Amino acid sequence: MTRPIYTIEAEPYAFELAPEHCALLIIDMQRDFLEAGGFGEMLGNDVSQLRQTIAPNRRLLKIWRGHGWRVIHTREGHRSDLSDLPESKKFRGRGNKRIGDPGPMGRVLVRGEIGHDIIPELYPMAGEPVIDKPGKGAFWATDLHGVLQNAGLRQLIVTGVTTEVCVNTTVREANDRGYECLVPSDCVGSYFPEFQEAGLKMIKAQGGIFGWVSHSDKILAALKQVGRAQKGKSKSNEKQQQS
Ligand code: TIU
Repeated sequence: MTRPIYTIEAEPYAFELAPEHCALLIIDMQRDFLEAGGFGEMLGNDVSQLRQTIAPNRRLLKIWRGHGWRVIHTREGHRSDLSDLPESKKFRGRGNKRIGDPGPMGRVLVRGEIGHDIIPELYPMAGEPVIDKPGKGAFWATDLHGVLQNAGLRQLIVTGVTTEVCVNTTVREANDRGYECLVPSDCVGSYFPEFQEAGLKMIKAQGGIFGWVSHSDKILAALKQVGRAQKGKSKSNEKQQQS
């Protein structure tokens, strides 16, 4: 039996989803970016901007998990001894608070601390890989490429935060490694509306130079349509067998 290919309305043109070869890759939905007192706020950002991505991510994640398809999470952060933190990153921004300093959710952007962990609303389930990354891109200094290759994956639905930083960097890295990336616009967020818009435009411009942009409504609509078509088919098969 050939597995269904779901055609998802997207820009610059339809994305042909082969779910057995596709992972939902959720980037850095961590307390440090989405809750007060973490790294995002330390950089001077209003974290409430990102929280509107939680509900659409939850809905997509629930349906994706319901199908039994692969989910991979990432977290940006550093070893507790900060040996993987370049000085350039540590001192960037010239703020008086830095990565590794204590905050209301533990040491900022340090692995094992409360703020570094994924928000409870999107918490990984047992068996879902969590990729800890020291940089903005999820491929740099991680084993993500190996994890994807071992599972025979070649497509990614990339969601999470922030659109122009870790999502964009990861999509670019993935594209150069031969993966097809679809980004649902409502499932990615930026602290800056203008960067949200530009970040998405950059992905889909020039014939989809880095990938495709769509919306979670469109992904879910495509999944439902195939579901209906398949149910219709099995009903007509039943009728044929009865007659
Ligand atoms: N500052 C900002 O927009 N983002 C980051 O520092 N990391 C991620 O995007 N995850």
